[in-house]
This record gives sequence, C-alpha cells and structure tokens, in this order.
Amino acid sequence: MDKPHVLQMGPYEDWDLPALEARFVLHRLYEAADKAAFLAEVGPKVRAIATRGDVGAPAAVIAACPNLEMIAINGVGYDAVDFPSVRARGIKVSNTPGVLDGDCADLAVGMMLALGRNMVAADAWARSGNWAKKGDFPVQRRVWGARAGILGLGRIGTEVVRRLTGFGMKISYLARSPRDVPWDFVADPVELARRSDYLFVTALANASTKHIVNADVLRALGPKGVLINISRAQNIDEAALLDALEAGTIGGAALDVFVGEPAINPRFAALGNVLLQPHIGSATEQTRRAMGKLMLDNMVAHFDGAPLLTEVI
Ligand code: 8YV
Repeated sequence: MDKPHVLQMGPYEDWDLPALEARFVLHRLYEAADKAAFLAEVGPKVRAIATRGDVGAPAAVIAACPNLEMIAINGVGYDAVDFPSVRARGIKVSNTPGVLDGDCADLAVGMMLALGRNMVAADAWARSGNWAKKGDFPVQRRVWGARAGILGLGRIGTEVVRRLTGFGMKISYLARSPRDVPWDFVADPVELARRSDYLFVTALANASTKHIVNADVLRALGPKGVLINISRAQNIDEAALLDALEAGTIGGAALDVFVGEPAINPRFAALGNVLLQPHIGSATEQTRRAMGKLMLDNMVAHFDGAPLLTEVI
C-alpha cells in the first residue's frame, strides 16, 4: 500500500522520525525556502498535517491541502489550528493530552521557587565572587505556606495543585464551575489575583481566555504578587504585563510562553524581576517520547480506519 503523504509543519526530535517515516511520506514545509511554491506542489497529495502545539495549522495551509483528512498535533494545545477551516471540511484533529501534565507542573513549581527565592541572582552572586567580596546574599521572602491562585483547573492545573499542597500553600482556583475539590473556587480573575501571592496561569487558550490576565488582574496581584504562565501568551495582556513589571506594580513574572516567540519582546531581557524560559514545559525526553508516540498512534489509527485515540472535539 502506498504511504500517505503528510505535511510536517515543524521539527521533531530525531527519535520520532524513523517510525513516522516508516508509515508516511513526510514533506517538511518549515524547511522550504519558497513555502507557497512548496505548498502548491505537495498540497494536493497531502492527507494529513503533522504539527506541534506551538505551530498549529493556519487557514492558508489547510486551504492548500484539498485532500486533507486529519491534523495530528504533537502537543496538547490546539489554539494554533484554524478550527473554522477544520469544522467546515470535517477534518479530524488529534492532540497529546495527559502525557505532559507532570512536566508542565514541575516547571511551573520550579519557576515559583526559582523566582520566589531569587535563585538565578543568587547563583550569579556565588559565581561572580560577590559572596566573598560583598557578603551574604540578601534574604528573600518565604515561598511555602503562601497563597496560590490557579487560573484554569484542568489536568495541568490539577498537577500544579498536587505539588503545591506539599508546600502547605493555600489554594484558590478559577474554573468554569466549582469542582468537588477542597480548594476555594473563585469565579472572577481579579478576585483570584487578589487572593494570590503566586498566580499560575494554566488555562487552555481560546477566545474566552484571551487577555484574561489584564491590567486589572495585575493590579489586584499587587507589588508582591508573582505571575507564572505555562499556558499560552495570548492569555496575558503582555503589554500591560511589561508596564506592570517595569513600574514594579507587580512583584515579578515567570514565563514559559511569549507573544511572537521565539523572538521575545526585548523589554523582558532588561528586567530583574522576571524568570524567562524558552517554552520548555513539556521538554523532557520521557515526555517528548510519549508525545511523539501518541501523535503517531493517532495518525496510524486514522489511516487504519480506527477511531482516533485522543481526538480534539
Ligand atoms: C510544545 C506545547 O511547544 O503541548 C503544547 O501545546 O506548546 C508544547 O508541548 C510543542 O507542542 C512540542 O512539540
């Protein structure tokens, strides 16, 4: 049987390629110098798009593939896929939920500790010889026992809370409706920020969460409050965040996602009250292997005529 042709939207780890190439003919759009010409040539052959959470599939690419049957995302987020096109044409979409929650939560909690205890500056203090020259590093604020707000209590938010309870933190959360959990439900993001020393943004990105963290939420978080974002940049009004960080009206921000990433706003690099991570929430070998396998399994299921394992509905 001829292998189905697949449009690959972005790079994968080397270990993912042999199994993908055994089943499919991959066309790497991201390597093409002239993308329009490449799409015009291979688009009609393409039956699946293999992409990443951060890359997705824009309307123009979907339109260039008239025989497209499915889009397989190596990632949990599907906000970068153009759903109006997908729905109009009955194209199936799969993602990789459930396998990356622990890693994303680890990073979020690690960022809380690193920024809360100012560990990056402390490392520089030891490295630079300031410790011997200037004495002890300035004392910081205690992290354990503080108040945490979870904006979005999905799989990843729940894993964050599981870890934070080990730090004796007081947990409030925002979700569409109250859950059967022993933490405080808060319906309003401003009120959630008011109740938080550390505000974790773990919500899925869609039209209703765009700029859910706006200037009012940042004001409520206050000059000692810290924002931690491991979701998507669109969930935060980044211009308002930069203003707040520069003015010191919030205490700090630890961010794994940025508007226009990987080219991040240079204003971030000038700030001392931020911890910047290059979108590495799911970036461990174990998790990336599991994501690659789940993406492939979804593609194989589709072309074998079986239901998708993890379909985005
Ligand atoms: C990666 C992600 O950026 O899961 C997501 O939605 O954003 C990340 O895990 C990427 O998708 C890895 O391929």
